[in-house]
Amino acid sequence: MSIRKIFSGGSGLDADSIIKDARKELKAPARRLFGKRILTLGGLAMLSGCDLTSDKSVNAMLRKMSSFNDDAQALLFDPNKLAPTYPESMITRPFPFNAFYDIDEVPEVDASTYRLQVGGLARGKRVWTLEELRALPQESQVTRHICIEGWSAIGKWGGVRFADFLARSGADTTAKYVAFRCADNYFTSIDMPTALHAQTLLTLTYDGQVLPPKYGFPMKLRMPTKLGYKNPKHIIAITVTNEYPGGYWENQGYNWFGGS
Ligand SMILES: Nc1nc2c(c(=O)[nH]1)N[C@H]1C(S)=C(S)[C@@H](COP(=O)(O)O)O[C@H]1N2
Ligand SMILES: [Mo]
Repeated sequence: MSIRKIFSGGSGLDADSIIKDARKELKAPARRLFGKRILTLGGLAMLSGCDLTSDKSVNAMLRKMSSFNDDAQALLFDPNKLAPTYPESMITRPFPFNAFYDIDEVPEVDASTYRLQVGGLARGKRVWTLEELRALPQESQVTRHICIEGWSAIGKWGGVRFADFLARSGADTTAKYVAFRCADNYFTSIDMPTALHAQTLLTLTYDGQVLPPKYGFPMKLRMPTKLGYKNPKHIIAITVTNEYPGGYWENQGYNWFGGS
């Protein structure tokens, strides 16, 4: 997205395109919440102490807006509201692959030696094998995955309700964040209300088959309430924490809450 272009800098400053991006970044619900008046370049600049004369100053302003947007999205998130589900006939075939690398670099995770580590604020079971995860109660969903790069697709994922998994891991569900580390060094993190949402699944299957490597073997955390980049594939470690963990794209300017 274009915010990334601004962050990578180089092209000089163009106030019009910056404010256009800023408007896009501040999603509709937040706009409704706070009114349209603050959405002037001068107003935003004043709020953030940005003098609009340097990349550094503009970047700082956009970062502040993004964290303001996180707070607004967190406030507006309804933990009981379900994302739309679809009939199986609407599944997108073939379902797209996406990662920060090409498909021929998808990591190969060995099922027999695989262990899922649970760390941080958790007092229960801290190491899971794939067999143990497969033995837990499973459910499935047909939902829409929305990627910030401008595509969306409907898919069917099956797995363990994440709230159930967290309970069995003795996680402190009063903590703020759940962080994920992946076999390809990707990382991301989510807010606890989303972690506990009924449609947040630790998925082990795609379209009724063992999750293939390209879609995240051995598991992908699937959240129809969040954008694609918040849905980690190939998870190897989960940490429950009160310290802001960030994420691979989030640290490069993508909005942290990432609601869809
Ligand atoms: N481990 C890992 N998870 C990831 C990514 C990644 O690069 N590595 N990319 C994210 C992005 S941006 C998207 S859109 C989805 C793509 O998932 P898919 O390949 O199953 O369509 O995975 C997300 N999770
Ligand atoms: Mo994405």
